Amino acid sequence: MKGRYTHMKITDARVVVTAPGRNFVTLIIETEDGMVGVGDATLNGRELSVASYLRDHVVPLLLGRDARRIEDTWNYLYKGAYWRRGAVAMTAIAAVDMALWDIKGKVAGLPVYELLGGASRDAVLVYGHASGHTLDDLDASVQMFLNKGYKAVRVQASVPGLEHTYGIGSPAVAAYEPANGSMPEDDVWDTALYLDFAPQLIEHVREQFGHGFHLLHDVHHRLTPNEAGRLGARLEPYRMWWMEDPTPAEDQSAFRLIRSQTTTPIAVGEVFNSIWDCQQLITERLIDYIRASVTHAGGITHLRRIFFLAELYGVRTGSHGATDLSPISLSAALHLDLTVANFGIQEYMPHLSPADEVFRTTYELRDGYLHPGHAPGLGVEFDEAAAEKYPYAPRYLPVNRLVDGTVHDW
Ligand code: KDG
Ligand code: MG
Repeated sequence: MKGRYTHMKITDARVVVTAPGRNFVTLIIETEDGMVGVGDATLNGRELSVASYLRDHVVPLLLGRDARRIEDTWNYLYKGAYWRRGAVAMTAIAAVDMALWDIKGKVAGLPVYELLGGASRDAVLVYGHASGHTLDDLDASVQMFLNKGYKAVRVQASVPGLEHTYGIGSPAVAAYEPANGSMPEDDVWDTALYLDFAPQLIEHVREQFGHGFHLLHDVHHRLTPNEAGRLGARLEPYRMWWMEDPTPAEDQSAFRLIRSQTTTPIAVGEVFNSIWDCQQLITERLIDYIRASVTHAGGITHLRRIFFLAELYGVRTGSHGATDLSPISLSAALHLDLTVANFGIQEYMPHLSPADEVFRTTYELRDGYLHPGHAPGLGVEFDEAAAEKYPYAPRYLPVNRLVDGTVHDW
């Protein structure tokens, strides 16, 4: 069969690590006829491991391959490695996958969403991140999102008695970046303080702003199933869009216990990297939203499989979209979100300057909805010369400890 079909040979693949505002890893693939595709390979706090996986073990296998064979390349890299899954490998495969979809779109002269079946909706509902150290600060932040036309807002506020609370951004930029230290900083966590405060926080927001927008909250993996069930039950009157990551996500059967105690919708999956991580959660209908991302769950090709499985069981999508996923990842997510029947919502935090100097994007926000734009491919141009101005420096996420010093989930 060899030589029977025309090829589009991959002639170059290179990895760029750059830090315009924060660290990003980008894979660039070029073909013999000058097509260029880009993929996001950023794994927050472990960036160089993916860069090495790509440079040392994937790029040599890509050279000479047919750029058009996305599905085959995916399986070649996944099954061909023998070792399955894992955040590093799946992020590397995802970057290749995104770059190949980008190239396929450019060759066809079509935005990627057209290749995925075409738009199922006009634009993609997104949620913004409101936060504050005090409830007054939080109010100002929520108001800012509502003024901008957002239809869905995630709320986080500092837990009284704790020095640091997850998810609090600076008011000026409406974004936060928890990977700050050149070594991981220690945070202190107290579940009792949080469980007292979280219902007050949600009640406060509904009292101030009413029910005219979707309300979300991220628990960030810190509770036991029973604690999460209790919290979910207390939040029921406030009709949350979701309660995110109530317990450490790898324990799938734990969600049966949460489900048995509350009807508050549950979203999970930002740390997942394969369909196997969420198989039980989806097929047993233990969650309402699956939050896996294009970058960490094997690219468009694999995330689409997860979304299709979820569709069969009435689970909707709600992809992770924090700023540690690059604008290429957000764009790829938007193309997929636009097409799938079971789309729910997309997380959106605008990237901080100077990211826009390095990643030129075509997505547009209007009235709380994002659209990926109509450019062929993914619609993101990566400026390698600009990237050189922002060298990588190690940055780590914090580590959580209980008051007695025990390491807890962050
Ligand atoms: O790198 C970790 C972040 O992506 C994560 O903490 C963000 O939980 C998060 C969210 O919901 O955006
Ligand atoms: Mg989260």
